[in-house]
Amino acid sequence: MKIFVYHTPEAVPKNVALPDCAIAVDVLRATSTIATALNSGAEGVQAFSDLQTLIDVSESWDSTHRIRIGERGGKTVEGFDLGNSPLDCTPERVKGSRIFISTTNGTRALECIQAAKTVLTAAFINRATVVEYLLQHQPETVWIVGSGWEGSYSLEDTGCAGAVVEGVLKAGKIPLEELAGNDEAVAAVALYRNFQHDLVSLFKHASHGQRLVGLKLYEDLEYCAQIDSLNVLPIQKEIGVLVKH
Ligand code: 3SL
Repeated sequence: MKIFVYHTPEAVPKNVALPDCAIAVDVLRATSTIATALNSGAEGVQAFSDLQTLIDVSESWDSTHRIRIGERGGKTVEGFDLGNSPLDCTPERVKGSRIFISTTNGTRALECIQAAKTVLTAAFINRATVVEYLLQHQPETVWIVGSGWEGSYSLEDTGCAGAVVEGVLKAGKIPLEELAGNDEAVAAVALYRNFQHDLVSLFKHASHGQRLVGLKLYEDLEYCAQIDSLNVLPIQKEIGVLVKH
């Protein structure tokens, strides 16, 4: 297995073969929300980069089993049912429903890898399930793609990529120099090791973490920092639609 880490969707190489397994990461907060919604019994999560396309596609869905999540700049988009807080995705709210979601960066990251053979999403809260999948299935090539923020690097996504690589390393079969497909993967592990005992502090150093604190979403940060707390693996079953593995 070789793991390549890309900090943003823009950094993903074009015109090359897609990996056996591609993993989108948007710790704050799209992939934390997706994991939470599926863990709470959502039927599936359908991701869109474009808000109007989301509205058009979701229109044909039974309105009693449809939840539209729209976020731009950390705030709920007018007319949508929910913003992008994982804390809103309780079983009472989402069980049995299809979630239609569009966020500033996370859903774009998903879109850029959606043609890969296997597509997963990772956050700190479901990191262990991603590691378990990689160890069990041993894909030859893996891309972990951070969402970043509007094209620039996000500390928290690279930290989570490092947490996944570290989890595979801990299984003890492959040393880092063999496992890492690029320098970014090595840097991601170093970043994770530096903050592993205080992920809230990692978030507070991150510009998007600071943006969410500014919006008084501190509880979201604490929730998203609970590493390995959910036993749920989101996997793409058809283009753009994630279900519980
Ligand atoms: O950028 C994204 O896709 C979002 O997850 C951002 S936010 O955390 O909802 O503000």
